[in-house]
Amino acid sequence: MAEAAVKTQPETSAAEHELTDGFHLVIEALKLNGVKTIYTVPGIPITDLGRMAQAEGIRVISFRHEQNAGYAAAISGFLTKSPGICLTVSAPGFLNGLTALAHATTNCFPMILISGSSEREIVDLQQGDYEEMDQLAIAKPLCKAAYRVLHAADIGIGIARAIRTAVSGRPGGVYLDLPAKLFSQVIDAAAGAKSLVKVIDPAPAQIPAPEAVKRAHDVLKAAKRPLIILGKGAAYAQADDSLRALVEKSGAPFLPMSMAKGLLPDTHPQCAGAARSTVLKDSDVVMLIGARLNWLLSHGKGKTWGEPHSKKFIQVDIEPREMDSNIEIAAPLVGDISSCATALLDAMGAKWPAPPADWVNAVKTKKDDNIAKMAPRLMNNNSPMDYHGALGVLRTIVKERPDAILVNEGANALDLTRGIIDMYQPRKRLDVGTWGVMGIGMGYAIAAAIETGKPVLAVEGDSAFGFSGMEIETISRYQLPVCAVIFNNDGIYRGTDTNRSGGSDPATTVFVKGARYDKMIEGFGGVGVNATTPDELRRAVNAAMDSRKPTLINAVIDPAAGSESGRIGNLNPQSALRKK
Ligand SMILES: Cc1ncc(C[n+]2csc(CCOP(=O)(O)OP(=O)(O)O)c2C)c(N)n1
Ligand SMILES: [Mg+2]
Repeated sequence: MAEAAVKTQPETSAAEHELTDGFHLVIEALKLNGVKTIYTVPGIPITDLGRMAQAEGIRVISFRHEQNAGYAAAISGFLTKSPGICLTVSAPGFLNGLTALAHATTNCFPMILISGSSEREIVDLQQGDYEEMDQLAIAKPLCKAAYRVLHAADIGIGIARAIRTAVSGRPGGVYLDLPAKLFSQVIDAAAGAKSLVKVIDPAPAQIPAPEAVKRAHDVLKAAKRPLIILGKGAAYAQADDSLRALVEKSGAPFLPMSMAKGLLPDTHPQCAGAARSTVLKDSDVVMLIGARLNWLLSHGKGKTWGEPHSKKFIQVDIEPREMDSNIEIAAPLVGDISSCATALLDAMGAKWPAPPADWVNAVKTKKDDNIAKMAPRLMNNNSPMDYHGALGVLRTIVKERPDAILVNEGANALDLTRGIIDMYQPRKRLDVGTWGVMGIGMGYAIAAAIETGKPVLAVEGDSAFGFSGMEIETISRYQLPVCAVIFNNDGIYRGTDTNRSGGSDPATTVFVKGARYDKMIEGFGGVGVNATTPDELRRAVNAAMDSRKPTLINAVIDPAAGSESGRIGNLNPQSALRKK
């Protein structure tokens, strides 16, 4: 009977029956918009999405913890100017990814956190679904925008919206909520294909107003002691040639913020990195390019900046609200950095007078003095090593391999590395950013290796490394050219602290003495080295950079060498009462 029934069905063409589903539409929408890599941890409801994306030619990098996948996505956004994609499971996976989403937003990196979520009807009535959580509401205050897609036919527009929001204007994080049911929704394939949206010109140029350009030009021209500060926004812009031309034409000393190091080489004659306090204090006109006057620049006021109201600021930024955030900006120049740099260069014309020689010479003298003072410390051969001895070696290695990427986190391990290791090319230094967050290390290293193909040197405090250390398995699994150097001083800041109660628990800032981090990577088939002298360190890092093999070097640092909180000990609250 059944056979007869089938035969009586009218014949329908294959095309009419061709269907697609949410899984495929998500993947096609991402591919259509140039997404090449997804950073993820699999699980319900996105396991198959990851498998299918891999099958469809997207590189899917599977991590051990979502926070690290999130940091990888965030820094891939910084490096590529297109949103890095982090894909997680619902509630706990989503929450693990959220720190990185907030970090991306704070640092103005384009990133999309895509999380699967549980059944809306049950979640909204709080009836206790599997991994129940109102993820959209939780994500909202931590990113530029949060969107949810409920119908397969809206996947195309939902992904387009997420991409444009992440990269346009001031870039940042976007949350995209994809409920489990969406993936299995089936719609007509032709209609599905038509529903996809390719984002045209996702980050449109924002041209500065001619009056604003003229104002900035006039303020700069009147300067007697000009200074240019380059922030990571300037590095992000990939306007390297015009920024270099602008700085060189101005003749002004420039100060790179941490992740802008290398935009012009730190060895450039105008670089004032080694005379930071002098230029901040004594300049009379400061042009900020993609740098915010936040805590990292002492909010543009106070002792660091010399006499109150002694200088004028020009600020180049894409975000109008950034102007006057902390102090008055005499010449706000709102626009994308590339357009602003070009407009300023045009306005400056062919003949631009060099800044007064006494200013340029004063900065140069200070800088040469400071560099000369530092030099002998970098050549010490102490064992156990101190930071300077170890960093002297790494400094030479980076000079010899300027296209390698340097990832850096820690306290002393961060501040001293930033000060000592010169950078020579744009976007080669990736670090803790605006929050000074620990945990970016291995996620950044993985994404840097994948997005650029260049070898990565990660200089890590032993505490800092612990936040993402498990990802050395990921590095080993994907055979990435990452060499992690752990500055092992037995703890946070110093390894010498004692328990003030006299009890047997260790002090809160110390770790296992003489720990051997190098043994960890050996368990995953990578290369582990214990380096106790600068010479051993040099050999091990050079071998790793040549071989491109996953390597972890335990660099033994004198536990007494560091200082509390590195260079920002002044931020620790001090009570008038005596410490116990
Ligand atoms: C997520 C997060 N948790 C905690 C901190 C506080 N913190 C700042 S630096 C640091 C670790 C410093 O120790 P280490 O990485 O070993 O560097 P060292 O100074 O010893 O070279 C910690 C825990 C932070 N910045 N971020
Ligand atoms: Mg340490």
